[in-house]
Amino acid sequence: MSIMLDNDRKAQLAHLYDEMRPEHLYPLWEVLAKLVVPQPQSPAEPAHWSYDTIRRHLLRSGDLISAEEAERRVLILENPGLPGQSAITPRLYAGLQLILPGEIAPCHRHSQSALRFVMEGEGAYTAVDGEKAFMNPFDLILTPNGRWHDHGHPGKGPMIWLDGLDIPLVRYFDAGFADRLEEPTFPEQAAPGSTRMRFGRNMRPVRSAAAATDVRGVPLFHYPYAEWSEALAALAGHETPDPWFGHALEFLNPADGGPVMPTISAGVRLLPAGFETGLRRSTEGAVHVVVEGSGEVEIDGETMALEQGDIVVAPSWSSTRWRARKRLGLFAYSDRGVLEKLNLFKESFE
Ligand code: GTQ
Repeated sequence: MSIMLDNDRKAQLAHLYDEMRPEHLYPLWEVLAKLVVPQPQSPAEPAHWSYDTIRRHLLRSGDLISAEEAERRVLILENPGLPGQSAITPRLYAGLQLILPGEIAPCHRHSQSALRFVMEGEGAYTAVDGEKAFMNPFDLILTPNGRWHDHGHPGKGPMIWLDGLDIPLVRYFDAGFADRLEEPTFPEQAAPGSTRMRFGRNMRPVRSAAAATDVRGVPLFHYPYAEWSEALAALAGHETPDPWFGHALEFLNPADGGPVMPTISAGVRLLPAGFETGLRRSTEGAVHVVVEGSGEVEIDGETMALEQGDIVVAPSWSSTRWRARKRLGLFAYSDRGVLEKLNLFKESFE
């Protein structure tokens, strides 16, 4: 409290607080400045993880525990400012998942929504309600909330992907439900790629049974690298780069033109070699993955070197600038769509 009070009134107020506390009553005037801040003061910190370091620990965990024993064999990327919360921002979760040849990650469903961004390997699949999506490096795969999903790996070599979930947001809303299927895998319902044929071509089915399936507004769940990288390269060949984003595209939900899922937005960017962006802040908390190239990112004045596979978190209202040494390709996911729905999205450019 910044107003000046004489000692007598201070003592009487302190006495009042003591009497009120057992009744669970508290004076707003002692905490108002902390509750209603002039600009966001995220408890999350900017942070960087080197892919080599994560990979080494993840492969070691693969020697010690199977995917089935772990249910999901994942190393959580925990924000240093949010210890013990399994959160990379106050609203988002990030983890790196490993699946080895012959393993399965058993089928379950939950009210959290997830995206998978493939870091390395091939031959593994994610099945959503019994339809497999075979995963290749830098593919984006969704397991929207409420949908049964399991993972398997009939191929060769380790398969590693980034899990991006809205776990902290769902926890905040006290809206978490989860259950496991009795069987380890969901019975096959559709040929791999069949949803992509119906919804992944800027079209949607008309008056067929396919249009009526219960997908809770999020039909498409596979955005292959082969397609998005082609779109981004074409864009880069035809436009001058935006001063803050370079060449950038957002992944869309074909059913409504909005973000890929109600709680998670995702997109990709390409910065030409030697390109440096302006400084940008926004209320979205974003997790970035280096898909190709090298360079550095400056977040709130701290500079972090970037190599392929590295992961960086930029919390709400942090001031971010990118520099590409070699042509820099980035994937990012954030809570932007949620903030926009709540009229809380704001950004500023310098
Ligand atoms: O694959 O369902 O990294 O439920 C964390 C929680 C992955 C998953 C995670 C999960 C999952």
